[in-house]
Amino acid sequence: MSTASFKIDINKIPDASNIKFGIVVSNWNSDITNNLLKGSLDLLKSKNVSNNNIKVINVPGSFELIYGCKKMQEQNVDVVIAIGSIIRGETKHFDFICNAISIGIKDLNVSKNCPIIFCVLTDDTMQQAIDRSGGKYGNKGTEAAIAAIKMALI
Ligand code: DLZ
Repeated sequence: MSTASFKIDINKIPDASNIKFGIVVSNWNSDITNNLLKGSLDLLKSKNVSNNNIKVINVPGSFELIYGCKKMQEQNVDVVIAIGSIIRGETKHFDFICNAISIGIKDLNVSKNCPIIFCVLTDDTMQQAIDRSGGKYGNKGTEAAIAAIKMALI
């Protein structure tokens, strides 16, 4: 199975020292979400973003990312990154949570003047999540930080 991606030339990503970032991190599957957070923070630091320009809050689970992002949009930031990891279980819970988050975050992007980057892994297995949070398919947190810089500069 392939994993679609895009080639990143980090040198072509602009300096981000004047951008204020908000990051909302779900505590569910925290090994994964902490690695995604690290990927985002490392990229932002490499683009000269100081700690003063990065606000991080945690929420209990991915479902709570919607409210957390709404509050973060009100915190004088230029862009928000939503970080979560949802692993499919035996019930339909996965589908409800995934649908709610994608629609909830889309709605916030439409209704408020502060973009939110969707860094929520929706995997069938823990291994797939590991592979995408610093494993063999890279770190989606890094890609999210790049998207955040690009969106903040629009
Ligand atoms: C309840 C639940 C389950 C079963 N699985 C996940 C998951 O894989 N990833 C995740 O981020 N959150 C999960 N949650 C928690 C929900 O997102 C939410 O926190 C609770 O339903 C409380 O609203």
